[in-house]
Amino acid sequence: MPQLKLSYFDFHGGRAEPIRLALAVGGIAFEDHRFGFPEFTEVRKSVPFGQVPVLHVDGVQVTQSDAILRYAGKLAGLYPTDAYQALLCDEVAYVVEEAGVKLGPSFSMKGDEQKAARVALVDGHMPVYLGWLQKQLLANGGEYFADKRLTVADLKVFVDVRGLNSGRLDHIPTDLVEKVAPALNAHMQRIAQTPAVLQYYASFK
Ligand SMILES: N[C@@H](CCC(=O)N[C@@H](CS)C(=O)NCC(=O)O)C(=O)O
Repeated sequence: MPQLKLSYFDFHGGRAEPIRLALAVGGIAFEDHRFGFPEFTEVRKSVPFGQVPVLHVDGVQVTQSDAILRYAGKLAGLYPTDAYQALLCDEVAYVVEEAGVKLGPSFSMKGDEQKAARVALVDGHMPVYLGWLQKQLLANGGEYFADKRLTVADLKVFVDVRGLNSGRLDHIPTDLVEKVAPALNAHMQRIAQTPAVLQYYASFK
C-alpha cells in the first residue's frame, strides 16, 4: 500500500472530508495532515494552485478532490468496478462539486452581499441540484447512489448535506434539505449511522 498524506483544513467537512471518510471506512492508513486557516497562508505556497486538498502518494503531490476521492474509493473498495455504476457514482460527485462551486464565491462575501448571493442560491440553484440528487437516489433504490452499496458518492453527498444542515452557513436555512429533498436527509442520517462512520467520528472524542 502506498504512503498517503492528505492535507486539508482542520474541520469535519469540506472537500477532503469524503476522502478522509473513504480511507477510514476502508481501513486504509493515511497521514491526516490538518491545519488551521491562519496556517493556510504558508501551506498554499507549497501546493500547485494555492488550493487544498492535496494528497501525497509516496511523496508525489496530487491535486483535485474528486480525482483523489475516486482513488481513495478504489483503495478502500468503495468505488464500483462496473463501468456504468462508476459513471453513476462520478455523476453524483460532479453534481455535488458543481453546486459547491456555485456556493464558493459567497464565502468571501460579507453582510448584504453574502445574504443576496445565498438567498438567490436557496431560491434557485440549490433546490434544483438537491432535487436531482434525491431523484437519482430514489431511481437507484433509495438507499445508495450507485452499485446498491456504500460508495464514495454516498460519502460525498453525506458531507454536503450535513454541511448544509449545520447552521454554519449563514442564510442557508438548516431545514432546506428536509424541505426540498427529505430522502437526502434520511440518506445522510443512515450514512451517519454506518458502523465504520460512527467509529471514525468516535475516534475524535
Ligand atoms: N478543483 C479543486 C478546488 C479546490 C479548492 O477550491 N479548495 C478550496 C478549499 S475547499 C481552497 O483551497 N480555496 C482556497 C483558494 O482558492 O484560495 C479541487 O476539487 O480540489
